[in-house]
Amino acid sequence: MSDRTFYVTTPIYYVNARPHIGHAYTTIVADVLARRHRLLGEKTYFLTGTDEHGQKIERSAAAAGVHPQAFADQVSGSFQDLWRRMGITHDAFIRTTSSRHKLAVQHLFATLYERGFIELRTYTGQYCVSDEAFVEVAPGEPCPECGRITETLSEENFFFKLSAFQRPLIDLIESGQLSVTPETRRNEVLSFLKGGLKDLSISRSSFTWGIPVPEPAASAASQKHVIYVWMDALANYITALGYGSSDDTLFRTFWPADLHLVGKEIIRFHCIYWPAFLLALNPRLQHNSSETPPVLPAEEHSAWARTWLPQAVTAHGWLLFEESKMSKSRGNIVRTETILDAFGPLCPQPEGAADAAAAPPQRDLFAADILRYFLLREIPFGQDGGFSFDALITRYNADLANGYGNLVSRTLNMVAQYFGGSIPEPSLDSPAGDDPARSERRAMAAAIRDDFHTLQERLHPLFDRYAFSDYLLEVMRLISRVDNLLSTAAPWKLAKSSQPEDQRDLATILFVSVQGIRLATALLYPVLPFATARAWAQLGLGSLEEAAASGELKLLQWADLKPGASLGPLGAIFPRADKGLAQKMTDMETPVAPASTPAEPVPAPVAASAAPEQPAAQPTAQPTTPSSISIDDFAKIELRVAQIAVAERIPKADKLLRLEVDLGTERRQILSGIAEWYTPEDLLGRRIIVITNLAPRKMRGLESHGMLLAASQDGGKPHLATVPDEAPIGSRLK
Ligand code: ME8
Repeated sequence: MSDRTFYVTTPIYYVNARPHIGHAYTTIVADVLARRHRLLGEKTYFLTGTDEHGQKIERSAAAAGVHPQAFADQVSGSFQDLWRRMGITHDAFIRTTSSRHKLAVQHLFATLYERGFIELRTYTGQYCVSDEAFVEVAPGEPCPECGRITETLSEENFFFKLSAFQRPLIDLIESGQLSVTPETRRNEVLSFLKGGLKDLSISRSSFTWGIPVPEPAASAASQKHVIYVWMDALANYITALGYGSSDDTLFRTFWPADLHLVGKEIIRFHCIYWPAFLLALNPRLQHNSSETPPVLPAEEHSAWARTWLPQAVTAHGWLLFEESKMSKSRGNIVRTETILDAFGPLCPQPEGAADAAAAPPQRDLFAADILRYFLLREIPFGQDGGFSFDALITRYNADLANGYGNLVSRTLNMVAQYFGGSIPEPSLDSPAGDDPARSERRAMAAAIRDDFHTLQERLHPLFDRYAFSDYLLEVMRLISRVDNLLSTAAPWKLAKSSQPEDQRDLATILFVSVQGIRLATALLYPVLPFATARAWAQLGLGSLEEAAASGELKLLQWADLKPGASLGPLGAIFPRADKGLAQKMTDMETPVAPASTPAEPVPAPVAASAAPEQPAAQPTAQPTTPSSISIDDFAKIELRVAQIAVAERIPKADKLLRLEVDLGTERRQILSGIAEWYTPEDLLGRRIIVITNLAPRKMRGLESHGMLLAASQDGGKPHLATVPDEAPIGSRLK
């Protein structure tokens, strides 16, 4: 093992809703990098976890009617279960509600307070609960980041003197000491920094679900404060290593992080707030509030940054579903479990297994490989990328079933058939004579050999630049080259020839193909750990995990494949997937109303919810409408006052608007067929009446959960039913 260490982190995910493939994407990329650095012999630490404090979680828990801790336990558990099913190799999973983390965050806060970088002030501003951040907008205006309505908060707050770090941060990023990639994100951060930094409010007193501000700061305040959730969350990267605890061995080994991997929307938190907190820990800096911010020479910051700041932050783009960002608040998510459950049954039964179906963990790992490959191959890292079930199946069939999997089966079956399963002896350099077909196949085989090392040298830097898609494209090219060699040389024809030269070529072609597969398998290992391990064992090479750990995969040597060695037991790697699987996955994602739920009313013009895309099946005989209903019937309908927090058009849907309504304890997405009569601007901030207990349904890939009340006459403009401003949001109409 080399002396080099590699510490990679993912964001810690909020526990306000269950994971979706956006979260899986970041975690997969981190896992791929961790596996690669382990095979390079570097001592690697891979951290992920969950972000469990803040108002958003408190409100979600209240909406679910449970204590925030119970809520966090449950959702954090679903993240951990999913990573286990997928074979993610994180070394630690941090939860911000763990007592070790809480104590360490208090230690961080207390240190910054002591240094004079935190002080108490009163602040009034607009707060975006969804982003958990104060934003620079006028009261009543939406958040510039996410478009949701902001709330006016006036609070006594602890402030962090962020403004003192504008210059050092610009210097560190411009010099590349803190690497921010891709370039667009670096420019975004630099222009934000150059626009000037305001001090940052880092405590809240209007709710309690957070880490209490510690003494002595706590006694200085007139109210109880909890630490701002982003300070709490960002600190996870060091608290997980034991910072602020009695055992900081991991911290001394792995900090500073080599890479914080994040989605593009949280780049500023990672490239401005986080490094500023860390710079402020420098004991050479003391800040007395009566003075201007302390100025240290750039070299001092730079020296501190070498041991205290992460080396790199890289941001990937968003997974889009039906053209908009996949997110839990929009409800247009795809759950990773759907993909595991749909592809898992395709997992070939291992040789000698008793059951007809492979064991569930194997199926999950098999299916996880397919998602890993798709996300890394399909989306150029750093850019947004659309996800669809059709594209997933097409890519799987083209590259994995017909490409890699087919090549492995085809080649190894021929080695089994013509050479009794032992690797044949090649004679690559024997003269080809003047037979053009022989010359051609020998030249193709020799070219694969000659490129064996250079290909690896060319590919490894692509990986290090996160150019996963290009990297995988190159591996697929290698697979095509070997496929072409087989098609051109037609070993099945050579096998029938009695000429010694043809027999020699047969051995050579199959030897070279096995080498090509061995190389492709090693190169694909970080992305397809499960499938490549099966292929490696079929090649007779034993355990791929052991080969990775021993450093053998770092740079494969041609000479390490020995003629005469025996193949392992053979079997399919990636069977073809039927296109019908796409529909199956779509159905799995569509919530089915429980049998006890009353049939959803067919939207009459009076109700301003959108008509379903597929008209609801109409009963042939119309039930007679009862002339009166009982009070109990009416009580089943839950009508509540809501405020429209977000309103926007839906691409390619002329009649629909996507709304997010605030119900006081939760925020709901509702799709409403009123776009012909209302613009999004007409609607923002309006207090309306919503039927809240309708079963959710999906339209255009988005979930609609509830219906607005409106009055209209046959096909005319629906007039939204409203309530006076004094009617509290969330109150029930009875
Ligand atoms: O922001 N496409 O948590 P979060 C790609 N707790 N990646 C996506 C995605 C999408 N559609 N949706 C989510 C938080 N992600 C904070 C982080 S870190 C100290 C605190 C991924 O649950 C992506 O990595 O909102 C994104 O940055 C992260 O999940 C946001 O997760």
